[in-house]
Amino acid sequence: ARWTAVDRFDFTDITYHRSTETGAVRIAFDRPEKRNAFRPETVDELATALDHAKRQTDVGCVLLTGNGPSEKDGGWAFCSGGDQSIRGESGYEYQADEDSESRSDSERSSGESGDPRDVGDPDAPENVGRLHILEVQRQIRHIPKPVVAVVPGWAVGGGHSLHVVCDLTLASEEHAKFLQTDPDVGSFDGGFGSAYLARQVGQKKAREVFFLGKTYSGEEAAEMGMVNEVVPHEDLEDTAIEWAERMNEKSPTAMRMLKYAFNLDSDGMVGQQVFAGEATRLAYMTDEAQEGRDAFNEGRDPDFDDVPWHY
Ligand code: 2NE
Repeated sequence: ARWTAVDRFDFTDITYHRSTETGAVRIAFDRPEKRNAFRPETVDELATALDHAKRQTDVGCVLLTGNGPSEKDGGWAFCSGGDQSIRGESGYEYQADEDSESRSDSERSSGESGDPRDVGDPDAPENVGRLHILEVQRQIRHIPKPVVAVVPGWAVGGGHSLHVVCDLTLASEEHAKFLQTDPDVGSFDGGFGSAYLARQVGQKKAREVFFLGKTYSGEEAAEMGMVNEVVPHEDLEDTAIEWAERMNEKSPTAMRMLKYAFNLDSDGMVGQQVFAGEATRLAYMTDEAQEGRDAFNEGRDPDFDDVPWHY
């Protein structure tokens, strides 16, 4: 009864729940037999759920996790990165394409085929490999509330990068394992997955993670500075909820400004833009900005005479 499924979406690769009591949502990879590897369909669903969570004004925290264990072998995973079995020549390909290749363009663009690229548009996109998990990384980075990676098992490759980009990481003592396999499969997250990791654990350690490809326990990852806390597996979800409750008690504006302040020095001009957007929102709430708006709408000069030049 703790979580209620958000049933407005027809997700196959993730589960999406919310808790009105704690003001948190739980988004979970749901491909445990593949160690929760993501395919383009998974990434689309993740993007949809994150966008929905962003817009919920009573939600102050997103928990990102992986369902498990695998029915096949009992293994736990947060996420093992891109699904290598559907990786094409230029990225990860929609599996629906296998069925749709034989269909004509008009069939494919009708929007009724089940192919996720079919949007009822005669210019429906071609079957090109996708790497849009990187767009999801930016969503996590810019969603105006903390995102917690709740790691019950393997965090590997692009799954490792996802935990790196989350605001906080909570790991299972018994099952969490952190591993970078990118260079084993000819891939490289040269963005947040590596450069931002280096800000968390230092250059030498970040290079070790990628160049040596060692597996780290939750404790080792915490020691390095890329995991906040390690708890017994059975306490993982309860602790995540406690964290969400704690954060939800705080001032939403302060939390949002702090998240963007922490992001700012590694987000360049985009970070400045995001932070400045929030400053603009705060300014809009003042009498001063509302006088500017009203004066324009009433066709008169604005009167800022009573506004002090704060110092
Ligand atoms: C995750 C890891 C270390 C787990 O090892 P283990 O021994 O616990 O399990 P096992 O037997 O390897 O995996 C269980 C099943 O899951 C599948 C496996 O093929 C296996 O399937 P079955 O034999 O039971 O049929 N599986 C696991 N990970 C998968 C994956 N990523 N894609 C497809 N199937 C997967 C071990 O499995 C592992 O090393 N996995 C590969 C990790 C990896 O290399 N990920 C891609 C990195 S590149 C990336 O993610 C990326 C990026 O860097 C930038 C942009 C986009 C993507």
